[in-house]
Amino acid sequence: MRTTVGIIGAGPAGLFLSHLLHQNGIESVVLERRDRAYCERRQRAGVVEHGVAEALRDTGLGERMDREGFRHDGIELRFDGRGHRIDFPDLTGRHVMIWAQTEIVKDLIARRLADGGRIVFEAEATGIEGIESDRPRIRFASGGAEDVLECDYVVACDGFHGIGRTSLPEEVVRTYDKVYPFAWLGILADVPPSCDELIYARHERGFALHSMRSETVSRLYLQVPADTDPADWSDDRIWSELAARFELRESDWKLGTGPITDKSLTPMRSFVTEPMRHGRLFLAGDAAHIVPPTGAKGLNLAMRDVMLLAEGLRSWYGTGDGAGLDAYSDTALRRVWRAEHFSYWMTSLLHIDPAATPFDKRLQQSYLEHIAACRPAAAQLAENYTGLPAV
Ligand code: FAS
Ligand code: PHB
Repeated sequence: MRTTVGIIGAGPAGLFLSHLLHQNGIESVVLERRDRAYCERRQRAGVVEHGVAEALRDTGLGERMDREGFRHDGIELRFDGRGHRIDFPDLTGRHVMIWAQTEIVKDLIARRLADGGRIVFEAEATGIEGIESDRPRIRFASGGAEDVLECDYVVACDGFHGIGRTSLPEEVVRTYDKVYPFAWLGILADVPPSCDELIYARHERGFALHSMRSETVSRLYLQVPADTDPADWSDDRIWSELAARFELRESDWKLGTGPITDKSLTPMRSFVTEPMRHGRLFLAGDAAHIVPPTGAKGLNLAMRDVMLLAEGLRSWYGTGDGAGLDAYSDTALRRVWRAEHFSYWMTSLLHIDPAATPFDKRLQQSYLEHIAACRPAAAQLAENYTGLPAV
């Protein structure tokens, strides 16, 4: 099998890259180890940054998002029994869209197949070879047989557990890793959201987040110990803990509850691989970096990586100008590290570290009060949350 760009992974990064390349007349093949149903139902991100929503609209993928998704002009920070709204348009002129990653993946798969794109499901990449030559290739297993995809460039969009990162020569790779002593227990519930915008709560008992997927489905998370088994958390225990953490004094606000339809644990990690390119191999998305989901950056970083890479490939194949490809890693990493810091900062501000001292906790409260009282501090959060302009 041969193509121009061999892409490993049919997550948002791999699919959006394939879509962008197609729009620029560049052929690609996506190799995905799971089946289509698995890719489309995997519960993950929910917030789309302003610039990424614009990119989806500009490339013909915004229609269902604008019809079924939610435009959000702010979030609420809730602490010490009080709520404080961060007003995005007032502080930045931007907003975000609440549009689930599952829906983005569904639309991308449907669009790629409608456009004649090649996505080989249940095809596991087992090796990447020749990345220092001009004829790299991907070995993969499909239907019980071994096969090879020859291409000009390989883009590993295969997530944190893929083979892309480990295919970079050891002597050139630098990795940066921080594992947090807690995780998120995430639930989907058949209950209308109890809020119009997301609530990020810092409570002595731990962090909680109220998000949503539709007018009848809520998405909520609560901080739990890193080694938590979701099976130890009954529905009643989850709702009771969430209600405690969202407490709001001097208000008749109540957390609505309902049947929980999905429960999953998300580990909290900050991770960066440098560089994001070696020879004919590029890394994009979670294959190169991981952020704790507190800042809602994971999905958006992945989309931004491939927007940048697609532009570099467009220039290369259009005019022979390789400057965009040569600058990809450094340019992408500037945004990655900004998002890494913001995600770390939001996580540290809102979660209760088991090792935190009373001094640490007073610092958290002081910073939250500063954000509530000081416009520039609130603007800094809003700028990062809604997505920094292209670097
Ligand atoms: P993905 O991991 O989405 O996709 C990689 C794809 O590559 C997968 O389909 C995988 O099957 C495939 N693959 C792997 N190895 C392969 C191989 N050898 N051969 C072929 N295919 C292979 N981000 C947020 O912003 N908010 C959130 O709330 C949030 N929640 C998350 C919850 C969980 C459990 C996880 C793991 C991540 C979460 N994230 C969240 C981050 C998440 O949204 C990622 O940033 C996003 O999925 C990144 O997209 P990709 O880079 O495409 O990687
Ligand atoms: C979600 O809706 O899944 C979501 C929203 C905001 C976050 C993380 C997850 O920071």
